Parts: sequence; C-alpha cells; structure tokens
Amino acid sequence: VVMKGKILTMLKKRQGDFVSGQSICDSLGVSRTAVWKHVNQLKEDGYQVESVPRKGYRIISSPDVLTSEEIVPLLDTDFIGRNVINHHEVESTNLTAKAEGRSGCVDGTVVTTEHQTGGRGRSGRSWSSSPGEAVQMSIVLRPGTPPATAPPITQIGAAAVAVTLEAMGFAPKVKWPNDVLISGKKVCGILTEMTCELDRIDFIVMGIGINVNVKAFPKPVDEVATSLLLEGGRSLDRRKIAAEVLNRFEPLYRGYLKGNGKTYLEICRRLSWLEGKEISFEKDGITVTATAGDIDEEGRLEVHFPGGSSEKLLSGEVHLGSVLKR
Ligand code: BTX
Repeated sequence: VVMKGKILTMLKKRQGDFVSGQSICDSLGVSRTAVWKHVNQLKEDGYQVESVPRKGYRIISSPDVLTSEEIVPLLDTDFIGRNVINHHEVESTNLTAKAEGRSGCVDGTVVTTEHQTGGRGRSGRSWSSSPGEAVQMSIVLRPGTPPATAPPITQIGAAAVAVTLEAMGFAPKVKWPNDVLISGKKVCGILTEMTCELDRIDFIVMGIGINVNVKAFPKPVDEVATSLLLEGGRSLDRRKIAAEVLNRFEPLYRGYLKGNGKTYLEICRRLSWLEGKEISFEKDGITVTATAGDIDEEGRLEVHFPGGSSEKLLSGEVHLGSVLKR
C-alpha cells in the first residue's frame, strides 16, 4: 500500500506527463514487475493510467476518493489533515479516530471513509451513510487545554463547513450547536467527543458528515436531511470539499486556541438559523419553550423565556417550535 502510494505520488507530480518505468524502479528501488503490479492496483482503485512501451506511465484521471493521496495535495494547512488515514469502510470514523488518538496519532490526524456501517449522531442516534456519496471524516485534536474549552470546537467545525458551502454558492445556516442546514434541512452534522483528564483534554475527536452527492435518504431521515446534489442539482468533488473544510477549519481553530480569534463566532452569529425563532428544549425533565437569542463568547446559546427571564445553554438539544421534533 505504501509503495502504491509512492508510485501514485510520482505520477501525480508529473501531472499527466509520462514517467518511465525505469525511473520509478530507480527512485523507489523496486522491480519493473512490482511497478506494473502496483499500477494495476491503482487501476482497480479507479485511477485511469495509460502505459506506453518505452515511454512509461501517465495518469489520466483520479477517482473521487477520500484518500491521503487525493486530499493532502489540496491542503494549505500546517497540521490539520497532514496525516490522512482512509478506510474503505468502517463502523464509524469517530470510533476509528478515537482508537488512533489512544495509540498516539499526531495532532490534526484525519480519518476518512467511503462508508460507515454504524455512523453515529448524538445521544445514541444514528447517522445515515450513502457509500461513496458523502464526506465522512473525523479530526483528532490535541489542544492541550482544559475540558471547559471544548464546547466551541464543534461550532468551529460548523463554521468551517458553512463558509466552505457559502464559497461554493450555497446559502447555509448554522443550527446551534452542531448542524449546518440548507433550506431548513440538515446537510451536515457534527459529533464531537472528548477524552480527558480532570484538568486537561487528552484528545478531541470531531466527526463531520456532509451529504455531498447523496441522491436519496432512507425514511424517516429524508424528512430532515438534504444534500448538496439535491440543493444544487449537480455532483460535486468530495475531495475538494473535504480539503476545503480542513483548510478553513485550521485558522479558525488556531485563532480560538490563541484566545484572540472570535472569527468562528462571527460566522455562527451571521449564519445563525435559530436566532429569533421560537424553540423548545428539555429543562429538568420537562419541555419548555423560549426564544433563541445570541451565541456568547463561550459558545453558549442565549434563550429568552416568555416571562422575561433568560438563560444560557451550554449544549444540547433544541428544537424549532413548541413541539419536540427530531
Ligand atoms: P444528531 O444526533 O444531531 O443528528 C442525528 C439525526 O439526524 C438522526 O436522528 C436523523 O434524524 C438525522 N440524520 C441521520 N442521518 C442523516 C444524514 N446523513 N443527513 C442528515 N440528517 C441525518 C449529528 O447528530 C451528528 C452526526 C455526525 C456524523 C459524523 S460522520 C463522521 C463521524 N462518524 C460518525 O459516526 N459520526 C460522525
């Protein structure tokens, strides 16, 4: 797999020009037969590679897959996504990323997949996965800060996704604390999980699911979900979207950690879907109704009760209207 990646990198560097079989052998120290075998594997992976006697190999097209070879060249980050671990299929990228986190992967490691067999949402809910049609990835973060600094990180993820979609011509809204909506429907969900000690975060795993080229959702998810394809009418390059989200995430996250960057907050406020709307949520076991207000510096949502009092929510479930609806 490593050799296959190295050959791919060599071919990609030449951007469609021929690379001779001999020069691949020389620089990687493998036999011609081995090169040929690896190239055949690349073809099986969906790469279109032309081989011409005495000229060598050249790459004609690459598949839209979320591998390191496809994503890393599109990054302009320092550490986010520099290490991409891709599995064709996993139960959940958050679970895989947590295992990577426990075994000491570098800060900013990203786990991607084409399909999740047990994609997860919050509170034990599930996240529907359409093989090869979505971006599903989890970022491992090692901020080294106290646990109380974690809540805004979900919103930084949502902000990064929202500005990415905005730059592509969509009109996204951020639904506090963890969703991105288009036309009132969920196009992206974020699930942040944390492993920590009392005073310090060990690592955070932030899972991002973006419905890119999803053509249809299973029932009852179809009532609340949408995709970029359904909204925009055309298929989009998942690699570019994944890379762009990571590119936009890094400066927002860094700014937040340095304590001088509230840019994510400006984005969440500007694109806030809840502000001014009547919402309901559970308080001490009962459902209460309030009007959603601003998001504060700690990423909390201000809510105003009919009687005039207000409160700040740290995280959790808020629903539109006075009826609980998922
Ligand atoms: P959530 O609990 O806020 O939302 C889950 C709810 O969203 C479900 O109950 C369902 O109604 C709806 N839903 C399910 N699948 C989809 C979908 N594909 N698109 C839109 N709505 C859907 C949101 O949780 C957090 C989701 C995070 C998903 C990422 S994917 C990569 C990473 N790995 C993993 O297992 N989860 C995260």
